[in-house]
Amino acid sequence: MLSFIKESKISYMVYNFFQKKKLYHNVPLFERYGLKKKYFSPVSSEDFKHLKSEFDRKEDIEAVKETSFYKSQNKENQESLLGFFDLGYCIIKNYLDESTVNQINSEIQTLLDSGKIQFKYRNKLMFAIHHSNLIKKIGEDKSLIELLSILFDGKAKLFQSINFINGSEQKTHSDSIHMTTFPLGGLLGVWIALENTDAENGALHYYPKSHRLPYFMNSDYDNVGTKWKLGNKGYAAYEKMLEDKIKSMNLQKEIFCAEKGDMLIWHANILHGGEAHSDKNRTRKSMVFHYFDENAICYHEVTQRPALF
Ligand SMILES: O=C(O)CCC(=O)C(=O)O
Repeated sequence: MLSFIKESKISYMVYNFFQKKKLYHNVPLFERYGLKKKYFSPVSSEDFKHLKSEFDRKEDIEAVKETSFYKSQNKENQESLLGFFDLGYCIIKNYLDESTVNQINSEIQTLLDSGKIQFKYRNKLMFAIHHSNLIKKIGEDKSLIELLSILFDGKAKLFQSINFINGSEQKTHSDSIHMTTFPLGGLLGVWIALENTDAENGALHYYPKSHRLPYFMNSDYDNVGTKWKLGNKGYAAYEKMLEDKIKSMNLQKEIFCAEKGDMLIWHANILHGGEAHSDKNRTRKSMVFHYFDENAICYHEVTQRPALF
């Protein structure tokens, strides 16, 4: 019975029906892309199969050079920024200074102690931006938003923040399975080290250039479902499919040994995850912001739910 409810699209539709305020922004987008859908309808990559690449995103290096963000960086960070389109990520060293990072860490501790934020999905502190002006201000920094808008050729809007005290230990994935967009590529991740990280305390890992691979979706691991039912493959099947692809293509992983305050920006389709956190005597404090393109339809491919925001 429980699995029937979980797999039924109707139960999600009923839930979405009562979320009109947070979903209605999709209606003009459905119209723009010629989809006959209600604000509460399920959405998946299957709906966009006929539209394809006419909505490819521009990669405009000259526009990146014109941003105030680029102009304010040192040579090393500028070079990394210019490599974003080719590699699928860039690293901005020393983005936040020591005192700002210390303030974030103490704010997170206060929010945790007061119970305003709690661990979800095992080790994630979701949406501290809803409780901390400081963290929201960092996520909505004007020159960062201007840069991100150019990186994905859209209009960047902060969607969520996640704080970690320990390593995520999340298996390799692309964010485009969790935060999918149409047109594809309308998402960016901004990861900030809130203390030094390395292979022993669960560093972030990523596969350079993997953003050029196809976007792997439900159809790639037999999880499409039917008109009324979601696919019944567990998320582990997605992770296994990626593991096999990485092996067969011999992709090379890199580990981000970050210093406190360093930032890494990743492309919507870069494969990434968290290393094992083997040294239990240390924490791995970090923060990640996810941004959507306001001009895109945003949804969760696995459960076919439009994103609420
Ligand atoms: O912080 C990490 O270890 C990984 C985070 C991540 O994969 C994500 O937020 O998408």
